[in-house]
Amino acid sequence: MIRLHAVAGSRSFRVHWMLAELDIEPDETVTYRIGDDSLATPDFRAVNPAGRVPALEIDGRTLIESGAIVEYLCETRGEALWRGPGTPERADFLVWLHYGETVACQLQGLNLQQVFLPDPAMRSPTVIGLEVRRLATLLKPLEARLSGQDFMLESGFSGVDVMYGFAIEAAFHYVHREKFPALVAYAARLAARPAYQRAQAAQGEDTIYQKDFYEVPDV
Ligand SMILES: N[C@@H](CCC(=O)N[C@@H](CS)C(=O)NCC(=O)O)C(=O)O
Repeated sequence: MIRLHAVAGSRSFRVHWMLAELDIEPDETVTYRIGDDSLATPDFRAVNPAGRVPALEIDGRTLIESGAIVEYLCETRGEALWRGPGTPERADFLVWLHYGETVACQLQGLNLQQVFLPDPAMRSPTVIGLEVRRLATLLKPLEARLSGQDFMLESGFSGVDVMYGFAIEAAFHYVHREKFPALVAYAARLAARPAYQRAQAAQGEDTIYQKDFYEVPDV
């Protein structure tokens, strides 16, 4: 039995997509929203006491942490998407897979300020400006890497890329995409994959972003 706990438009997309790349359809997907109390119910806290998604029930246990889930699925079911111990790209696989989560954490701070604070007067333009610059700094090494190759690893598509599909699209809500042409092309390459499209259909409509672009508010 495979059950996915997910919020549309969040890091959960990584697991939707990874499963789709492996041609695995979960037996059940339970959906939640950030901002209502659905992640705080006793039922969900029994799944993940931290109240975060994604969580994946699989192989008789519950996995949390999207990066760990991607790695676990590569290791147990997706050899072609994995670069295991002893393989030449092992270090790059680990570094860039986990870097994806650094990008996601940077986005999370901006989401809190720009999307989830209930009253715009609670926002800090100073913090938002700083966080947008810090996000752009994180994207620069990705832009450089993807200027010379199609996917995050030289050998081709892998679990590492699964960490970035949601993160790159989300980043473009805060940084101008024109400044990152290689990332725009990369995002299009990812989105063209049939499994990515199946995952998008499976996750349903994004429940996080209401606008295409969030400007830094005036101080
Ligand atoms: N490092 C964790 C982060 C999990 C996480 O923070 N998920 C967000 C959605 S992207 C969440 O559940 N937020 C709910 C909240 O902050 O209350 C992972 O990669 O799974």
